[in-house]
Amino acid sequence: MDLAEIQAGRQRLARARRVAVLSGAGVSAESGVPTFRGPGGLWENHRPEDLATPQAFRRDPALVWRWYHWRRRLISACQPNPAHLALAQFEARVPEFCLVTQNVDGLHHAAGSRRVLEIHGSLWRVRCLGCGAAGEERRLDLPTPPSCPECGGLLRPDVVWFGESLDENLLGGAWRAAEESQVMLVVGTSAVVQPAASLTQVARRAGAYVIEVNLDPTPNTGQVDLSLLGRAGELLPLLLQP
Ligand code: BV8
Ligand code: ZN
Repeated sequence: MDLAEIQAGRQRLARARRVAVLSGAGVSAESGVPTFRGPGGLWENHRPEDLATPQAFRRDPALVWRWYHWRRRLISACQPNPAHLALAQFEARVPEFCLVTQNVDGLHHAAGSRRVLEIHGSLWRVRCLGCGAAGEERRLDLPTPPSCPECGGLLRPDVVWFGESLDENLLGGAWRAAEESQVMLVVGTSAVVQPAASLTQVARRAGAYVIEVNLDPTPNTGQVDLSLLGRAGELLPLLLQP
């Protein structure tokens, strides 16, 4: 770990009035939430297109829901880790701050983050295929897809699947945050899923200083100003300390 590099990153972040953060599954890894790609990842035994698409849910709602039911129960026992907590404490010190997360686990909110855009939705929310009603659903004893209390329709996880468009307001907010940021911190993402992965280029093109914190190099690593390879739970508290 290069302390001079961490110090450089820390100074940039401490001086910035406008900061955007993009987080991925790597931020929750140390809380015990499996990532998607990589050893032990969620996709290790499944193909994304078999579980995280509207077609998969239409074909076999019970299978797809079972996967979310398993994830909901697993995540309900997970706590925010020092990476989540460092981001929540840092947010309070920055005049213009936006945390764009690809994560659907809700751990940033649990850590106290408030200015969060959950651009891929949340597995703690469900949405009705029939009437579109959406709301929070935290019950952990739902092994089969629940039915809508309004119309009896099938409820699905309120997340963004492959081939589904992201919420325009959320994506617009994330785009603006990246464009307006002086510093962008990209942490714990393999930078393969679009359009989220493009936010790094958006910030860079707009002149932001981009810092990447990740366990492994990513397709973005060559384009960022500072790449710190390591665990988010160890590096973020150092980078974001006052
Ligand atoms: C869209 C569901 C417009 C929620 C997810 C063909 C047809 C249709 C679309 C496409 C297509 N080809 C390409 C696309 C676009 C597609 C896409 O990007 N595909 C990729 C895979 C090629 N995108 C979409 O479909 C998006 N919608 O484009 O709409 C459209 C509409 C119609 C037709 C065309 C286009 C929707 C994207 C959202 C998909 N939903 N999940 C859920 O159940 O979770 S994606 C899934 O990947 C999660 O949401 C996750 O957040 C996201 C990104 O993964 P990461 O967070 O980066 O996690 P990953 O495991 O990959 O990496 C973890 C990293 O952490 C690693 O690098 C590791 O080194 C690091 N790490 C690990 N431990 C630590 C650590 N770092 C630090 N510390 C540690 N301790
Ligand atoms: Zn309904």
